[in-house]
Amino acid sequence: MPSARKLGRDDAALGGATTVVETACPLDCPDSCTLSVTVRQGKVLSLDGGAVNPVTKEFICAKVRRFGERVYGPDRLLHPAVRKGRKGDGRFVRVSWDEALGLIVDRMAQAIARFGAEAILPYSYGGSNGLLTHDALDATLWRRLGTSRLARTVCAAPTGAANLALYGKMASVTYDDYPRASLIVLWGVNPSTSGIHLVPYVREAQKNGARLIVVDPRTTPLAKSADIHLAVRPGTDVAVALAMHRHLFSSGGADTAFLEQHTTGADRLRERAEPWTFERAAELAGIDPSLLARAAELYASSSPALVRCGWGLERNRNGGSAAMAVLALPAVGGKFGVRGGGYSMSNSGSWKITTPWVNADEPGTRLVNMNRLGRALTELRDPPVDVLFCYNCNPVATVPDQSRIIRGLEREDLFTVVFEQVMTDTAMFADVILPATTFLEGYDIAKAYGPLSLQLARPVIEAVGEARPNADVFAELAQRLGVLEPHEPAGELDLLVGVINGLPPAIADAIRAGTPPVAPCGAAPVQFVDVFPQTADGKVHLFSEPLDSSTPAGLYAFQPDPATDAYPLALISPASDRTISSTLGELPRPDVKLTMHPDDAVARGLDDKDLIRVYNALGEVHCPLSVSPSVPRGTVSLPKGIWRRSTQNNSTGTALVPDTLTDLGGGACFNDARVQVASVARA
Ligand SMILES: Nc1nc2c(c(=O)[nH]1)N[C@H]1C(S)=C(S)[C@@H](COP(=O)(O)OP(=O)(O)OC[C@H]3O[C@@H](n4cnc5c(=O)[nH]c(N)nc54)[C@H](O)[C@@H]3O)O[C@H]1N2
Ligand SMILES: Nc1nc2c(c(=O)[nH]1)N[C@H]1C(S)=C(S)[C@@H](COP(=O)(O)OP(=O)(O)OC[C@H]3O[C@@H](n4cnc5c(=O)[nH]c(N)nc54)[C@H](O)[C@@H]3O)O[C@H]1N2
Ligand code: SF4
Ligand SMILES: [Mo]
Repeated sequence: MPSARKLGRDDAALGGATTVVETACPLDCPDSCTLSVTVRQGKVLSLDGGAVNPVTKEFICAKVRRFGERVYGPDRLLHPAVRKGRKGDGRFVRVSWDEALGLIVDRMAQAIARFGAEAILPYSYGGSNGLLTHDALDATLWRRLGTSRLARTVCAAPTGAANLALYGKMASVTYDDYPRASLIVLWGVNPSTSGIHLVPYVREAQKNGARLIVVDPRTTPLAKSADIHLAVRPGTDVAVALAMHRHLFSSGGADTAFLEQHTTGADRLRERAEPWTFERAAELAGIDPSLLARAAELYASSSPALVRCGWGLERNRNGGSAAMAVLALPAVGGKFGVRGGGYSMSNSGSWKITTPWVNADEPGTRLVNMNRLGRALTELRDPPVDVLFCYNCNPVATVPDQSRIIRGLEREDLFTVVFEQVMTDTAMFADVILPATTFLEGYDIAKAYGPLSLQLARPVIEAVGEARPNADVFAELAQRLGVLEPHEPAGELDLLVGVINGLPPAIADAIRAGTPPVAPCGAAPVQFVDVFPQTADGKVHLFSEPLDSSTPAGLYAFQPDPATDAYPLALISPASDRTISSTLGELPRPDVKLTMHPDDAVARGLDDKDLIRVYNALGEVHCPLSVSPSVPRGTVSLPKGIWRRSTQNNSTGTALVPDTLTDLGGGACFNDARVQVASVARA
């Protein structure tokens, strides 16, 4: 069968001429830029912004501009390989695809014969985030085999659970409508790094006279220009948001007519908010109570008022309740029904895309929470994890409790397959490595989750080395394992056709015609005008008894800070300008430093650029210090997604993160790491 890459290539691009090919960026970023890729003689020369997607405004981030360095870099995986040395040594010998797949199939068959298929754990997450690279032929394969299932909860699980509980995942305000707001609240989100195309819309709103509130421990670029910056201690947002609810309820700011007509559970929410005076919430959050009172008053009195709920506030023990309290604000405050008012968060559900192309029902097999990979590998019995198949994910760099994960991956009896683009921290522990194409070498359908765009990403170069796309490899594995019939769709092109045919018809037609499709909720929906809650009764559920009983301390509860005398500092690890999660983390990173407030540095006798150890009972990381008031006292910060090679002791932030789970959704508690910091020299 001809490969998608061959059919899709631009022939001129392979000749001597320079060609510009339009495609889209499917990486795990809210924006999904259109890209203009300049290609000569089959090689990527440069990447820039394209014109098709009006929201991304023809500029792209500095990270993806450098994507060519990943495609052709020294870490790129060019052919299948099997382990030669000890696990983790990173020594491999080249083998053919036939040998590699043969080995994997034999080893999987052995696992199934000995323990049953649940002993196989497929492990994947964001990778290329498009519709073709995950939850496609991979899902068909795993479901038909009856392997363990994976709860894919490393990100957006608590915010997703909160949005589902309150609104049944109603579509939310898109970037275009930000300039219509007279108040914008950026809550636990840093678009200057994590979704750069939102920034011009926020700036435009400010130019139009909008006020800005930022709730973030760090003084982010937008916090600098905010009217009010609440530099909260990580994990205290639930108390801060409940204090705002208390104010709305007690000062006449609550919209009683709206609450009556469109919500249930307002009384229960009010009860839970009652103890949270400004003073009490502010003390816990380490902020000035009068500043919190001003923020609450500004919110109560502004319309259109828009709250953007990010992901920074979800990554702790209280993350689900925090997201619920934040997302409930527009319902209590009566902020819906006007353009530019309401809430804005992930719009990934707004396309109403199901996955009919996954041709198998989900089995009722064991569900493993991905945030507990270390425990799954070291503690699960009946059956143990005998085969780990990791793709679209780099858990050694991105998942809590790095040391436990590494101990698990070092198990001699474990068979680990890593299907990857580059030699990641996780690939180093593989028994078999399979090389994957990047989004410049294959098809994908990029789905934005900030703006509402859905775009075809297409191959602009031939596959580098022997790299193959996910669809081709999962189809071949399924065939070899006898769970895919010869007449069934197989490979990337078949999948592309199947996926387009399986999309809602209006969207499929637009993609076939090459025009940007419009989501079923419209291009820029107004909440409670164009879109309504998708809950069973169409109401906003401000309280849920079942969730209240299944949440450890109850809904809207504040669970105390995990800090101890030995480990008093809260370590956070937000997105950085250098990587998308850990993608591109292989490029040299001299900038990896721990950021600490000057007072905390003085208290420890530390100076800027000192080599420090940041540590707790789980692990330690050695890196230079950056002393800066951009973090509050008591909070320190390391970049998310750094690779082990970027620190002085081969260990990164996730080594300090406990594998405890969030109150709702089973999410990761990255920002519940509590640590101490000392000079390496004095250790
Ligand atoms: N450049 C770049 N862009 C990215 C990514 C990337 O790695 N790099 N990752 C992508 C992905 S996967 C995601 S999920 C999004 C995430 O995008 P964001 O929602 O921006 O998430 P984070 O960067 O985790 O954190 C955002 C902010 O929350 C703050 N924060 C930390 N803890 C708390 C808290 O307890 N309360 C409050 N209120 N704030 C807190 C942090 O200081 C940070 O400034 O970005 C996407 N875009
Ligand atoms: N300390 C800390 N860690 C965090 C977070 C945090 O806040 N703090 N945030 C977390 C968040 S928000 C997220 S979303 C997770 C993401 O964590 P991961 O899912 O591990 O995301 P990436 O690090 O981008 O790794 C994706 C990998 O997939 C590979 N890949 C890309 N496309 C393909 C493909 O088509 N086929 C195959 N086979 N492989 C492909 C890439 O090369 C890359 O190595 O990280 C989390 N990690
Ligand atoms: S990572 Fe985000 S900002 Fe960068 S090119 Fe991709 S979609 Fe655009
Ligand atoms: Mo994420």
